[in-house]
Amino acid sequence: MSGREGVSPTTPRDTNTLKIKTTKSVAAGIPAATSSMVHGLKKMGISKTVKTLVTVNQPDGFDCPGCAWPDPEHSTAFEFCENGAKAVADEAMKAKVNPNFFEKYTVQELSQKSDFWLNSQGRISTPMVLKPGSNNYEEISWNDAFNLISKTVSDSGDPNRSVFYTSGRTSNEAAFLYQLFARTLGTNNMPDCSNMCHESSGRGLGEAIGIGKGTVTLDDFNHADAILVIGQNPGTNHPRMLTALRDAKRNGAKIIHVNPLPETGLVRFKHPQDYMKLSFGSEDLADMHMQVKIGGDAALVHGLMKVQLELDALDHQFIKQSTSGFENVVDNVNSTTWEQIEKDTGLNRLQIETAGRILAKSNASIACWAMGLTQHRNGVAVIQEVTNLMLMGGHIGKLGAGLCPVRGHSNVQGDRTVGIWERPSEAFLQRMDEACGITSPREHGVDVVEAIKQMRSGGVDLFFCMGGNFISATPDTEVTAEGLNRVKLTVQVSTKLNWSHLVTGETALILPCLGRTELDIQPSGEQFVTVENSMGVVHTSKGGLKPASPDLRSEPWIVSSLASAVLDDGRDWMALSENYDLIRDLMSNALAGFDDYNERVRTPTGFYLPNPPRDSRTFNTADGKAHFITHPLPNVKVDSDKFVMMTIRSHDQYNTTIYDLHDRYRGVHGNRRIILMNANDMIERGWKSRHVVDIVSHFEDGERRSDGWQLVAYDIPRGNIATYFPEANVLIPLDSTAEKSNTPTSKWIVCSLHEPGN
Ligand SMILES: Nc1nc2c(c(=O)[nH]1)N[C@H]1C(S)=C(S)[C@@H](COP(=O)(O)OP(=O)(O)OC[C@H]3O[C@@H](n4cnc5c(=O)[nH]c(N)nc54)[C@H](O)[C@@H]3O)O[C@H]1N2
Ligand SMILES: Nc1nc2c(c(=O)[nH]1)N[C@H]1C(S)=C(S)[C@@H](COP(=O)(O)OP(=O)(O)OC[C@H]3O[C@@H](n4cnc5c(=O)[nH]c(N)nc54)[C@H](O)[C@@H]3O)O[C@H]1N2
Ligand SMILES: [Mo]
Repeated sequence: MSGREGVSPTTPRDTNTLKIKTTKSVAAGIPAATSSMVHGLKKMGISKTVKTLVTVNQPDGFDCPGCAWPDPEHSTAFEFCENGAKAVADEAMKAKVNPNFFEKYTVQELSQKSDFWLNSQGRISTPMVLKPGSNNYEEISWNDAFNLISKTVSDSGDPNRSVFYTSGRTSNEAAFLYQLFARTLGTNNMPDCSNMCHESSGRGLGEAIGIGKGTVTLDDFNHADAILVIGQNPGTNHPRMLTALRDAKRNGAKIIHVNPLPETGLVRFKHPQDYMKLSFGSEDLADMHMQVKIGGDAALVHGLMKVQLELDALDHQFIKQSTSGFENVVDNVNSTTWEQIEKDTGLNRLQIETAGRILAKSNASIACWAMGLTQHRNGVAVIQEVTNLMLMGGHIGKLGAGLCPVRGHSNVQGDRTVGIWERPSEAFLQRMDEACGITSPREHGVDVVEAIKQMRSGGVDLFFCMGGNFISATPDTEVTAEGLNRVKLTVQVSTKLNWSHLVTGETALILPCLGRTELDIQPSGEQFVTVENSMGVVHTSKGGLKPASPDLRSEPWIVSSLASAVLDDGRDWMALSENYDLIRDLMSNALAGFDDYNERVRTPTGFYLPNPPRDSRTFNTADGKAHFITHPLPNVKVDSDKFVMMTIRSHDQYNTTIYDLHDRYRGVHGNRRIILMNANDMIERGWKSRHVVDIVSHFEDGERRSDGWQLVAYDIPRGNIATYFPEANVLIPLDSTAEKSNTPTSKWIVCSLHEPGN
């Protein structure tokens, strides 16, 4: 199978003029509040804008699809942020993509449009099929769509030739049914976006503290003395976190920001909701910005630990009673020289000692991180070093202290809790089997990178995606496209048009679903779903808007219909989707910590899932102790003619969804094919901003090239460059993944820059 001729996933499609303005020093404030309203009004109209913005994150409203940051007790009248408002407006937009649209445009024509254009066409309104050899999608009934899937699975014979992907917006109910379906069918092939996201956090924390999740609550931020924010850009990606940081700061916390870029939100912050109260002042957030070189965090943390050891800022009793492996950390840290730390981090000793002293003085510290740590070859290792730093001071399982991996997609953590995992534990499967009367397969399934490899070898007949945009989110775009093209049937359950509808298998289906903001009515009445936020709180989410089209179906209904069509297992799958309480009853029995689920989740603020390190300083590891696990520092040296590239998010995107072409805080407008680069590196080469170059990435399996990128002079360490995801994904080698978590190293790609054509 070679895919449809004329559809190339790597054609540059964004040719607007680049405008460069000064970077912003203050995040949020009036521009954020107006930007929320403008996006809302443009896409939804006035009445829908008001209705959605007042119901987001309210106890009886829907959970914001923007990110997984928790809500302060679901209470303030306007608990939204600029980017949450954009996510909501984007879902609730009035424009529609209907069968006429697909008659008008071939997939080849659509593939010449930009991501921004595709997304702005509106909500997909009807199930569509792209038949073998055809270049246009045609309408198909829901029934025929499920029959097509069922036939593909039965012709295939081997359940492991089917792969079921999940993006992290899927509700607990839909995700639970989905994994029950896959395991009843006989496969653990359940890759998810987490494999590209916080997998390194899950693996690192699981080994160290016996649970693959964070250990803080929102209230802990009010009681912390010091907060580290490492490899994270909350001003854009978790704007509501800035409120928690502001409150922490007002309560006396010191905030240390570790990032190659001086990200705006952490410099100064003006609360958008204060603006509503006519209060216009802005506040400093970070006390220190440590401009670490890309990949220098492990060395930095070694430096910070050196200071703790020197000042004896250690919780000796905790270390003795509740941990193991401390001596290994001491030996390892002592063997790291300051000279090496300064070289790897690009920081000087004095700066690191200053930060180290802030931590040493603190009685309660929190460490927050996101993709700047996880998407590195040593992602698991560096998270374990951060854990070591927190453990040595006893900063876990006490008020104001703990570990805080800040999750991305709004229910990515919940999906994993309810069983979306290619490598489930035996305890999880045993309980699932007993409660649901199935025999789950024990063989591990494939993760994202392994799924791409299996597709490329011709080993996948059905690739079913519950949300997401696989071709754009994954690395090595051309290689992944080759894999997708070899699949017999690719299925996308989607709300909006994206590239995964254009780069497909021999046959392709688009199944349009309800979004978070929409009413979900089933035969037993109006339904709600449940989600888990970044801090382990499970709560309800209920949309209130009229669905974008009468042909949309809920994700639980789609899974039930899929299971009914494919399986002959005696379960009344459709009954489950008629009343989601029945799904939750099943979850109560099948999942640890979900007892009396229906009752407990109905309390207005939801409930906390058990978290032994947080709740009682208990560690569910083999020896019942928290583990200090230390690692050799990674080799961060690259040849002098090469750069280290990180791929990051702009202010106007949600992952692969491009809302607009502005990266307001960084002052980059109109074009996304840009490279942020240190001015001295540019001068050395005789280049200026807007100069156009080609990027070549270098890996053990060879080179990858992408043409036509414009330079933007920026405050970034020398030798480091930054580009936007997903445009730069073509340069990320499929085999360049983190040890143990297999997460693509989207923040560490060794590149060289060349005059066009050279
Ligand atoms: N508006 C909006 N919100 C989102 C998303 C979105 O796309 N748009 N995506 C959601 C998802 S799925 C996720 S996972 C999160 C992502 O949230 P983030 O992790 O904040 O997103 P990234 O843009 O990938 O940025 C990573 C940050 O790490 C820094 N960084 C890169 N390499 C290094 C390094 O080696 N060391 C250090 N210390 N820092 C480094 C970058 O400069 C950048 O500031 O946001 C979620 N929320
Ligand atoms: N180079 C590089 N690559 C990266 C990253 C990076 O930082 N750099 N980040 C990685 C990370 S952290 C992540 S999480 C992944 C994201 O990977 P994905 O989760 O696969 O991608 P998204 O862009 O979030 O998916 C967007 C699509 O989801 C669909 N959608 C939206 N809402 C719903 C809904 O309610 N239901 C359903 N069924 N569909 C819906 C819409 O059709 C939309 O087009 O990308 C990863 N890829
Ligand atoms: Mo993510």
